[in-house]
Amino acid sequence: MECSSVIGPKTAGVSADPEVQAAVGVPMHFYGRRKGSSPAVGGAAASAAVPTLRPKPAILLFNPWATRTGRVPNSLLHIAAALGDGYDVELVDGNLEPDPWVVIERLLASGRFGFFGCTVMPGPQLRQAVPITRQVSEHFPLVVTIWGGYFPSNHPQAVLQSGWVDYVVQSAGEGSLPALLAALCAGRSPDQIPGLIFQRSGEVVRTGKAPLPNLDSQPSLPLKLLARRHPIKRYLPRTFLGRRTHAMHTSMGCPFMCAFCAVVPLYQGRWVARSAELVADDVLQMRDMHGVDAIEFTDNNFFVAEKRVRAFAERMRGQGVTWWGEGRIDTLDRYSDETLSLMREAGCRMIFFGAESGDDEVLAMVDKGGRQSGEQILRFAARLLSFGIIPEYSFVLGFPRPTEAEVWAQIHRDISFIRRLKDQSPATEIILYIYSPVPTEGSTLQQHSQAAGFRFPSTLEEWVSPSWESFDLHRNPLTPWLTTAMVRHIHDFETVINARYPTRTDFTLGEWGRRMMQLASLPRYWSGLYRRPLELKALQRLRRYTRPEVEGFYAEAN
Ligand code: B12
Ligand code: SF4
Repeated sequence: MECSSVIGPKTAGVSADPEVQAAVGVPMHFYGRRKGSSPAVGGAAASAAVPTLRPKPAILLFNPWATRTGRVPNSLLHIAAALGDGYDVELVDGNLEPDPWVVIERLLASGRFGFFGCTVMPGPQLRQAVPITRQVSEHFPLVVTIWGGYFPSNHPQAVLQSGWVDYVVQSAGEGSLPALLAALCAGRSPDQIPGLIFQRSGEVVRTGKAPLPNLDSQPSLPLKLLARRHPIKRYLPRTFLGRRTHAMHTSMGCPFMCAFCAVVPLYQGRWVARSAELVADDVLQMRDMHGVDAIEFTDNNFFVAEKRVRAFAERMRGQGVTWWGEGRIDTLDRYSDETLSLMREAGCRMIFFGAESGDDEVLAMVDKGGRQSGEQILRFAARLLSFGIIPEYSFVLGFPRPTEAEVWAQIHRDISFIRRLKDQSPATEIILYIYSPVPTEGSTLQQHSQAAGFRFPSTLEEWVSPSWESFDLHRNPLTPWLTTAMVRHIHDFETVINARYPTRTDFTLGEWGRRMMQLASLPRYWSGLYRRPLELKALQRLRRYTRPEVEGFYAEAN
């Protein structure tokens, strides 16, 4: 396939006439585009580029900053794998580039790229995604800008109204992106390509749900794209799991429909997985080629099928690789003792679970599948620990309730439950979040939130404001039913419990550091007086305590 993906000189402006566009090497007929003939703002792109007919459409993919240590940017690598050899792909990783715009500007100014693709999750990633895409749009107005990932999939209107994102790819992009690029290069309308959202004449066009890819036919991830700019080991940090930790994604979606979860609007209960055999092959290949000894499975729900997990564990026994993944308590509680024991033998060290709340009424409100209960949360922690696997439980505090008194009562109930759990199974890891609504349309939770006056921002400028960034991080939710005092109380309790039980995932915290923190926290933990634990905060700052709920578990660059 051919694509004239050269970004021509824009100082003169580009005619809307397709023949003229073709002559200067502009990708033809950008359906739904908003830029037309805006002049270039300056920079290297303003110098005359010689139009050439390129053999392959070229796309520059950008992973905005998300964490201090590099990790394999799977969202973009999966996309790049799907594009395959028919496309010219370059990847810039904001986690590793001190100033990604410098690199992006240089690459785009070469005139090689017709497309700019950016992955975006809510929170700090927006801090780079927003200004950089805006600059791409201003400096290189003929480059088509495409956003994908959880943020644009859940908030497409705010993204498109910015005027500088041309297309949102909703949910899995393996099918939609190659089809979009092919259509744009051929001058065809993308209306028939599922999984797209864009604007045409001020109207938002949605092309419907894209099918999920067959992960067994997915080609190997093109790690060479990473190696062009940085040694692969920089993407494989040291963590509590091992010396070189590789993040892998082996399934898409989730078969459940929890009312508060951002995965639901994207996948609507759909789930597909790569087979156990291929996953084990991928792991062993990474071990043999890059010295990987630990895997972080970032799947939304790695443990959906016991049969697949068992088959994977059988292959991993004795291979010297430890692993971590995310699952559901009710699902894993149905696993047999043999499977749990085999998992431990095969390297499973810790599993992350959304426990959410110990209160059965709240669990029912969040549609937690109807099978999880407070009693089960307690019992299962003990069961998993008996196999040598650490449960990492996340709790969500601050769900909407009809009155302020009931919100307070719920927060106190959840805190007591967490303390009970810690008394019973102290090795359980605890992660606390404050509830931030996700627009799972039609859910009771959404109705409660809206009735209480909660609204999302309608512009990207607002989304990047510090208060909404805090919202994304589940730190300060801006929800009308939570008072400042409630948010402070939750944070104060979190500081105290983190000091009383320092996370095992921070391997730099030696036994002495741990003891010191525990000792200092004892009076507050025993008395239940959590208010303003400044001394513990200072200690945590001194120890550079890493918050696993924001950046994943503590990692050190290799
Ligand atoms: C790894 C990860 C991180 C890493 C970041 C890695 C990085 N990018 O450098 C770390 C641990 C740092 C992180 C942090 C946070 N994360 Co995070 N993270 C994930 C996780 C576990 C995996 C993402 C991944 O690699 N997926 C693998 C790929 C293959 O799937 P994908 O991203 O969905 O990509 C597909 C499509 O979305 C689409 N696509 C994605 N990008 C693009 C781009 C283009 C151009 C196209 C065409 C298509 C496309 O195609 C891809 C292939 O099908 C997801 C959950 C999950 N299981 O996906 C959460 C998740 C995305 N994170 C989430 C959140 C909330 C956060 C935080 C805000 C933390 C918090 N307090 O909860 C922080 C803030 C991040 C920041 N600093 O900005 C939420 C988002 C929820 C929401 N409301 O939208 C998720 C969904 C977890 C959850 N279930 O709540 N995160
Ligand atoms: S089980 Fe987990 S990933 Fe699946 S819908 Fe519920 S919260 Fe989301």
